[in-house]
Amino acid sequence: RLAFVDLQPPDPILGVSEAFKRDTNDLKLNLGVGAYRTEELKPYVLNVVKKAEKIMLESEENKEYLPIQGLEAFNKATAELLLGQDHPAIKEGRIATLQSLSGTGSLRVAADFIAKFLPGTTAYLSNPTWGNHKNIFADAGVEWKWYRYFDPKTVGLDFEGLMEDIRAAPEGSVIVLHGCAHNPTGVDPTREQWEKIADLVIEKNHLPFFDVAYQGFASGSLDDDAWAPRYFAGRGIELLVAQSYSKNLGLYAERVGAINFVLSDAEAAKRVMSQLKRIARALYSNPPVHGARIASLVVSRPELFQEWNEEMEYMSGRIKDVRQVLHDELAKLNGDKDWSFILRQLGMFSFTGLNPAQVDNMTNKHHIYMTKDGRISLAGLPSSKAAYLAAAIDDSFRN
Ligand code: PLP
Ligand code: TYF
Repeated sequence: RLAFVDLQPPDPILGVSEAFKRDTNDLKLNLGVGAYRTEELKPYVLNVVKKAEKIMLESEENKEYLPIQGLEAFNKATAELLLGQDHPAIKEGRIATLQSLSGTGSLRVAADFIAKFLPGTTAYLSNPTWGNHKNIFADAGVEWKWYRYFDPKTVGLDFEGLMEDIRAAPEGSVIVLHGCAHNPTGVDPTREQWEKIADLVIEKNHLPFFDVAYQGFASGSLDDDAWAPRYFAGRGIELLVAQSYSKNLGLYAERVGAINFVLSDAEAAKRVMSQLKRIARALYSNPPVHGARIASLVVSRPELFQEWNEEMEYMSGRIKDVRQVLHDELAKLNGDKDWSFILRQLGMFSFTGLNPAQVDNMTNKHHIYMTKDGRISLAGLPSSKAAYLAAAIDDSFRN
């Protein structure tokens, strides 16, 4: 009966981890998936997460279903982490926040909402973007198109191309923006550029949709990394924000996140909330509780929040250190090439400019696993392996 079903290729990011597991060489290095590792290449469970879990164990929490919209304390905390505690949108009840299945599930709930209530609206994605964005919008039945984003010549933002494409999009389009630490390029707009993007979004009555998966990883400060969505909200723009705690709290497998709609009045927020619940009800009924309890404790208890900020600085600082070591090793091997882009790029990744054949050389000859687009996850690189990685990159560019 199902003989006609064809084979789906592995996910371009998670497939890299599968290939890595099959490699038996001791030199192998997995720089594919964006997951933070320690210098010893161990997954990192944050101290604040362990402390929150201890508190939860002692208070003997039960495992009853959460409401469809999730844990109330989490939804309050996550909106505050995003916009800041005293933001008018929170005070005025103009924000609808639904706890969902991390970033991916939150994006999908919103994509379903767009398909249902804004039919015919196109979602514009940065070229390039996180590979799953295309799947999420397409599967929800939302047409998507590219806007220009990355300029390989400058290894920076193609700001003029971006503005032209957002201007050319039909009025009221959904514009998907990475809140900070753009995946895969590590290239973010400057604050002056964000201001111009906001002007244009207002002029065209577009609906910005921020994907915030790396809050804390761009600057090391959770507050500073929320600048762009806060700025847009401060300009009175209605907007959507998907949040993920996979990376910044290291809660990957717990699936902790939220979808926020910042709207112009509390009545609209109430109606939107009721529809988000209807969508979530049919998709998965209600979200998991364990990680939401952790995140709400960490965000709402001042001593835990303080410690989280320190751990966030520590993680992002380790990645910055590794950037510097990698840069210096590459400059030693080839002083004729400008490697400064590695230092300029933000967040977990470096977008190396290696082409697919060169990426094959990295993997087949050097046992370094990375995505075909030339992205490496520096979050998975110990500084002790930076020289090995630099030699492999140098060799592959000469190929
Ligand atoms: N958005 C971006 C840009 C990402 O890079 C990721 C994952 O790394 C996600 C969303 C969603 O991840 P998760 O579903 O684990 O929160
Ligand atoms: O970009 C990354 O590495 C992360 C990992 O369905 C990831 O987004 C990849 C695919 C996916 C969820 C997370």
